[in-house]
Amino acid sequence: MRIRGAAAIGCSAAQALADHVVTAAGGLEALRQAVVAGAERLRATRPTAVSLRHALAPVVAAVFAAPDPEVARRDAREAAGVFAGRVRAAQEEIARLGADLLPAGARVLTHCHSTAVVDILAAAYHAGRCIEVWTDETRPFWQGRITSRALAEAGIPVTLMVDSAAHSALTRLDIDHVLVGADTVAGDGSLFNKVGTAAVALSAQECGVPFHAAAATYKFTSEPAGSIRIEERDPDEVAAPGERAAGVRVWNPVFDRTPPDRVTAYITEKGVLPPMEAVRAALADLEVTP
Ligand code: RI2
Repeated sequence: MRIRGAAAIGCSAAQALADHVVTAAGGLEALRQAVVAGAERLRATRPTAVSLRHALAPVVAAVFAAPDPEVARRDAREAAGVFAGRVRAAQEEIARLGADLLPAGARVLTHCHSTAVVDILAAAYHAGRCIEVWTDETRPFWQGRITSRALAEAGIPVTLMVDSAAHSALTRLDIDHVLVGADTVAGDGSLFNKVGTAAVALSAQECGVPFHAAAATYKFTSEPAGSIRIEERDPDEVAAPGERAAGVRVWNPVFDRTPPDRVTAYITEKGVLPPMEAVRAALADLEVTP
């Protein structure tokens, strides 16, 4: 949890796996065992985000394709670098395309902390459009506070609110755009993102406010929505033992599913596309995940 945002998590994991291969002792077979074990361990840290799997897969493939340990180490490092480059290029294009969606004076609501969304908002603001942003705190891990700090540091007017105020903001504050990130987009176009996103999307639909999710193509998978596992985390994030009465259980699912009919479009590096078009465009050149 020291690294936030699916893109940053993927890049860090690919780099960590490459480092693991580079420092592992032994011959090619030992490196293959090390990369498989390392990838499994890293994948288990964040089971919902498919981007993590897409980040690790090229490093694993590089080691299995290598003819000897030296090439395996070199190519593992290179594969992690290629993924990081792909992320950077996608983020830049998404920032450009997303900023074009926001007219001067746009009033934007966001949820949680997405580096892609922060980049979009910064691009719009630096293009001279006077946007204003409302951001949910995003309980229980307070990632919305990271977003509000980043926006304030960029000079963008920002207001922080509790997650449950999102519907009130949409009905009372003339919000005209909802912009969120993505952890995974399933084969039917469903969005998996930080818990609370689905309620924001439902409110946006009720209010007729467009709901866009910034999702680079490495967030997409052909898997059906039903097979995406929703990560459940430590109850202490919600209420530490001293803060809850004896006998009180805690349920802490950290992502939720927004059905595709509530997503106006995905902002991908291949364009701003309605859900199924985005799925087709993303899966057209997605590597097979081992
Ligand atoms: P970027 C975050 O979750 C949020 O759910 C956010 O919308 C998503 O990652 C995408 O982030 P977490 O993985 O890739 O930090 O746009 O728990 O940065």
